[in-house]
Amino acid sequence: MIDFSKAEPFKIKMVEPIRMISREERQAALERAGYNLFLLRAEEVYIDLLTDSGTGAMSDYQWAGLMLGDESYSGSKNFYNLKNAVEDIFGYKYTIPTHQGRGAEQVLFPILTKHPGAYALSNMHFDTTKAHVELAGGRAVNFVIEEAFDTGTYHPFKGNFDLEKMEAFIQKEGVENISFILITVTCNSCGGQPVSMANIRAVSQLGKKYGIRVFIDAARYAENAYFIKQREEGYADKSIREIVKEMFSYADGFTMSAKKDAIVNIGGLLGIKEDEELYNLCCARTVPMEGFITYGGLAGRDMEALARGLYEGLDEHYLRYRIGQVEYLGKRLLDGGVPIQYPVGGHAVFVDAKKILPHIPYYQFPAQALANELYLDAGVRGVEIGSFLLGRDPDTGENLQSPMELLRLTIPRRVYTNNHMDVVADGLIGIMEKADRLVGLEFTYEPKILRHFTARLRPVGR
Ligand code: PLI
Repeated sequence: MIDFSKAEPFKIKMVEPIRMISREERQAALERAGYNLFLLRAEEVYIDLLTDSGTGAMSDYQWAGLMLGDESYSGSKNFYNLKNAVEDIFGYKYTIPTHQGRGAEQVLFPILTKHPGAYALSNMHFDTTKAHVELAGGRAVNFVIEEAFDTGTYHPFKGNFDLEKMEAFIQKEGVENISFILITVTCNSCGGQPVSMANIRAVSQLGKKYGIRVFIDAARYAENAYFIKQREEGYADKSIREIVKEMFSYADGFTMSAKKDAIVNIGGLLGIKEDEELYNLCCARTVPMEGFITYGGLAGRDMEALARGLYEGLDEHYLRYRIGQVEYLGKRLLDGGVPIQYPVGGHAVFVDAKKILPHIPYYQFPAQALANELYLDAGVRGVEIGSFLLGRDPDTGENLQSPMELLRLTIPRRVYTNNHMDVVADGLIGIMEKADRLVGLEFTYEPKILRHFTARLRPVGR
């Protein structure tokens, strides 16, 4: 029997050369970058797994769409193609393009935030999403299930909300202090973990019961739909399109970074199901923040690529290959004795650095130490999702301790082959043997907010 299931459903028409620089050059680059991989030049990286955001390879059909850009200031035909795609796929009446996901957040969140200090509830807010809740004067609280923090144990939907905990919080704080609920699919920060349809439905019912609006952070909605099809009873025979329709039927609107599952290099969306008043309020903020309501910070050609990418990201053959590649890397690591968030999520393998480097305390950032070593050994750039990213308690100034210290190996869409994944796996498996000799990091420069992007570090004791 020939197994076609995980083979690439595309062939490669254009290539971008990549090059491995020497270990000495990598060491010098790392020192120059202050041991912060965000500050490397991309050319100094061999395999770049920093993010899956805007790093995917567009198809020939999307590139062809770029040539059909209608760059009219208002009413571009590409906007209408995009709006039709949103209506068709999600069943939503209103579409506002934005420059990327956070553009949609900065338009929507100040409208939803009831008063300074009011809460936004999520399974887990992404870091810039939390920042936008706070910039709007609100407070972001997470309610992901406890199983999400236990990397070694299987749970099919580690992105689910702990509904009891969230309901108890709503009752304790009072509905007047809750601005909205945001369902992040997949749940990026705990490992690209999916949320089940039953959980999405129950969150929606909870929202209705208390009169709280429910939104979806839809960056990786197609990957979430694929997991529902694979893992949730009653969905095996439904199409991805049917599953997506049902998921979005439970929400009032969505914000989307289109740089992920819609496979474009730039772009975002704000979708509103039917609430005309909310749409009008959003339009009023879009014009000064993003641009006129039919372009929202995007060129006409970018909207065309996005309209086309939305459909490509939903293709089941593509999704099977996509998740299959993440599973391939996950299996190679597990077989090699590397602890990871299990099962793997949709867009990345998350390596459990706390288990590999138990001798490095959280305030010396074990996952960052692991990321740096992987760069030195294999030229691979991953990203820390742990205490380095989390920052400090604004009141006490103490370093906060993240429940997990993860190294995210984020796989761009349609970009790397499994030979590249083998380099990544071999690099990490090699580090396991010398893990006890790795040292933690300390700051030489620490910015006050979103420090992980620009901080500078040095190995402790050097
Ligand atoms: O980077 P933006 O502004 O297009 O999207 C922000 C954003 C919102 N929600 C979620 C779940 C994200 O993952 C997200 C961005 N993620 C990035 C950049 C990442 O590397 O995961």
